Amino acid sequence: MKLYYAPGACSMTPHIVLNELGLPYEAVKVDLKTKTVAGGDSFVKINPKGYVPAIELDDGRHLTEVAAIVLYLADLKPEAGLAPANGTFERYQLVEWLTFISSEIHKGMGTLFNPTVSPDWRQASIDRLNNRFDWLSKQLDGKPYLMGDAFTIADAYLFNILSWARLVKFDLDPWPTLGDYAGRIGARPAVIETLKSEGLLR
Ligand SMILES: N[C@@H](CCC(=O)N[C@@H](CS)C(=O)NCC(=O)O)C(=O)O
Repeated sequence: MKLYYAPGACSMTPHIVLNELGLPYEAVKVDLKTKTVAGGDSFVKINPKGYVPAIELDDGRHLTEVAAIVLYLADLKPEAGLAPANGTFERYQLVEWLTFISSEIHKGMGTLFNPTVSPDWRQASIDRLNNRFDWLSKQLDGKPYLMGDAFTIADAYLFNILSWARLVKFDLDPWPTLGDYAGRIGARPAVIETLKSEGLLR
């Protein structure tokens, strides 16, 4: 399997999940400006949407979108427990988390990287994120992970997006629960391995 990624981008989520699962893969770095992969081939041929992450299966098929990819990966090794079993209520709760992170947190934080957004738009994004983080930090009160005691693919995703806060000068200090949570996930060996392999940690 190949993982198409850009250092520090949301492709870090499947990267963490692959390392958590201990699955064999080849990480292929994408230049998001030129939409090429190492060696100069077009990345748009892999993902016509032009963004990471994407995975390529050994039979040549591709899968894109963070949530779809990490569900697929977790199901390759269900015994690792990174996703509750299909058909259980907990499975839908996991999908609820993935969807919330994708649409409410990921895209909000992503907006703050865009230098062309107007100050009003930026402020509206920050206000919305503040609101979401108020709610989110309450959900994490007294539990180590989003789903309770077990680390899941949703935690890999939320950690990834929270790791952008410093880069976009979004202050997480008002939510110490979120800071503690990010520290807890960041200390996992598979996360450290991922950060190192993306060149984000020595
Ligand atoms: N809906 C997509 C969003 C992916 C996304 O936003 N990727 C960003 C990096 S975090 C990207 O590659 N942006 C480059 C671009 O859109 O040109 C998903 O969930 O995978």
